[in-house]
Amino acid sequence: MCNQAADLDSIACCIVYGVSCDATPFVPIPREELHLRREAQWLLEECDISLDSIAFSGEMDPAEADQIVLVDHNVMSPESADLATKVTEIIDHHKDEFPLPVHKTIAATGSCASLVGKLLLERGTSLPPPLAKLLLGAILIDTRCLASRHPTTPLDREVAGQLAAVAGCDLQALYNKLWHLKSDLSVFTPQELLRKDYKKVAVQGVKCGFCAIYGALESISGHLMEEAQVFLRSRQLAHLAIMSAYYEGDTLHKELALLPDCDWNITTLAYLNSKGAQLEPKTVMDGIQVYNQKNTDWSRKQVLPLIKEMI
Ligand SMILES: [Mn+2]
Repeated sequence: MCNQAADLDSIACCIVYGVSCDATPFVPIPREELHLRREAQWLLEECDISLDSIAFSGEMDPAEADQIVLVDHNVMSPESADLATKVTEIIDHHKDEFPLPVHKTIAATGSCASLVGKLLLERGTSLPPPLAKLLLGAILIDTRCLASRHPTTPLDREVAGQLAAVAGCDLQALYNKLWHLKSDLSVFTPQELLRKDYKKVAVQGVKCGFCAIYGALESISGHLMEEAQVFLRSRQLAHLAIMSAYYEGDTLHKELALLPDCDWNITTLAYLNSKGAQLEPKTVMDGIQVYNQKNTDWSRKQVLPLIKEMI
């Protein structure tokens, strides 16, 4: 089972590990939402992966599975929280929050695909070139083509090298194509951008959503924050976080906004700062304060668990 956001890393891990275990890859988004992940859709086609071999949400009931392997996450979504006892294995690069003793391969790599690749290569599992390319694409997009700074680790580089040898492809060319597809936001409406890389958590009934967007928030045409208020209300969320990441030349920038404009969110922003987020007011969009997150090493992986602590 891949994570709720169903990003390329998660989808690649789910398909490749699923195929190698003779299990059905389950991607918990509607099939018609795959097109929002343009880089994933392109790479699946490029690697000749039939979409018929994947079960999307509504096409399979995970409650009927004998066993579940979680890849690229270890916190069950609110919808599947009661399936935790079916989980037999976890391969992930997020902070370990899974409460039960199952077989875990968890390490803070740039990409979960590096962990899946390492496991399969060590086991001597035959990895056809298209599947190696699928994992490799995920590693490249998550590590910005193995750039030297955080979050790339030596393991990401080692496994990417091994996968590239199997796949026989040019790293930079593959990365350039994927990055172009991922970073061109001009084809999406604000609502699509909010849905594209979305996770939610529920703590004692309080629902909090978290949208990741690859692009400067002010560069998005349309009223993003007004649309975000609609998104929040329609999903009955108490809180919604929006984090953006984008490059200006080689410099990575991140922005964070918490909706709605309320005291709880102001307290939460102060808490994030006390933990090292380095948030500074940047601009106000449709009445919502957007912060410059100067600690660009922090992604949703670090921020969402802290918001959960606050809830
Ligand atoms: Mn991941």
